[in-house]
Amino acid sequence: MITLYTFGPEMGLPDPSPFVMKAEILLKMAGLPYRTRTRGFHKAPHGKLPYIDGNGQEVADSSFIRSYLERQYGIDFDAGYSRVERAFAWSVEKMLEEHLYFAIEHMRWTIDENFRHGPARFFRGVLAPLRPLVRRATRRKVVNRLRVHGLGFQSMDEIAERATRDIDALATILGSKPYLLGETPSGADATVFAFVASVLCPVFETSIRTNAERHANLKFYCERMWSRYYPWGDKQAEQAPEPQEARFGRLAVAAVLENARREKPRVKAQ
Ligand SMILES: N[C@@H](CCC(=O)N[C@@H](CS)C(=O)NCC(=O)O)C(=O)O
Repeated sequence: MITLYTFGPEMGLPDPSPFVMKAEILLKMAGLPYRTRTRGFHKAPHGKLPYIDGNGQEVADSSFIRSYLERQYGIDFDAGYSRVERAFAWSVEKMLEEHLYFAIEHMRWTIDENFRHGPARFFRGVLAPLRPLVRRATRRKVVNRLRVHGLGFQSMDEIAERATRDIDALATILGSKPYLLGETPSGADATVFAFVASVLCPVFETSIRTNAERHANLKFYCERMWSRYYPWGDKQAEQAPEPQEARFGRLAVAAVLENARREKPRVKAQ
C-alpha cells in the first residue's frame, strides 16, 4: 500500500500544505489504496512534504508523485483531454504552485494575526520553555526563504496585487465549467482545489481570500470538489491515530533542526 507523508488535518483543511492536499487528491482520483502518516517530515528526501513510499520506493514532490502514479499504474489523470488542454492545465498549476503559493505563505507567516491563528499552532507540542524559541526560529526561516525568493522584499500591496491577478485569472479560466478543463476532473484539479481551498480558509484574513470570495464560481467549484473528494465519513485514507500535540511538537523540532542544518538565518523575523 502507498504511504503518503503529510502534516495532517489542520485549520479545517485536510492538510495545511496545498501540495500535500494535491498529492492526496491525486491518490483519490487514481482510486489507489493508501494510508497517511504524519511522522515522516524529518526523513523527507527534499526536506519538504509531501512524499510517498510506494512499496519501498520513495518519491518526493507532488508533481513527481503524479508522474510516478502515471508511470507505475498506467493512470491518465487527464483522460479525454487534448494535448493543448493538458499543456494549458500544466501552466495553470504552475501559476498556483510557483507564484500564488508564495503570497499565501507570506500572508500566513508574516501577518501576526494570521500567524497566531495558523502556523503558531504547529508548535503546541513543543515543551513550553522552548516553544517561543522554536516558533521564532521557524518563522525566521520562512521569512528568510521568502526574501531569497524575492517576494519577501515586496510590499503587502504589491504581493496582494499579483495574487489578485492569479485568482482573477483562475476564475476567468474556470468560467462556468464544473472543472478546470471541462465536464470531468483532470489532474490539475487536484492542484486547483488545494489552492482554492487554502485561499478560502476562513482562519486567515487576507486580501487574497477577500478577492477569491467575490468569485462565486470559485466558491461553487470548491464545494463541488469538497463533496467529491472529502465526503463525510471518508474511509479511504487510513489516518494515523496520534495526538495532535505530539505531532506538531515533532514537526516544530524537526523544522528547527532542518533549519540549522540547511540555512544560516540572516533576517530577523517580526
Ligand atoms: N514542489 C514541492 C513543494 C512542497 C513544499 O513546499 N512543501 C512545504 C509545505 S507547503 C514544506 O514541506 N515546507 C517545509 C519546509 O520547507 O521546511 C511539491 O510540489 O511537493
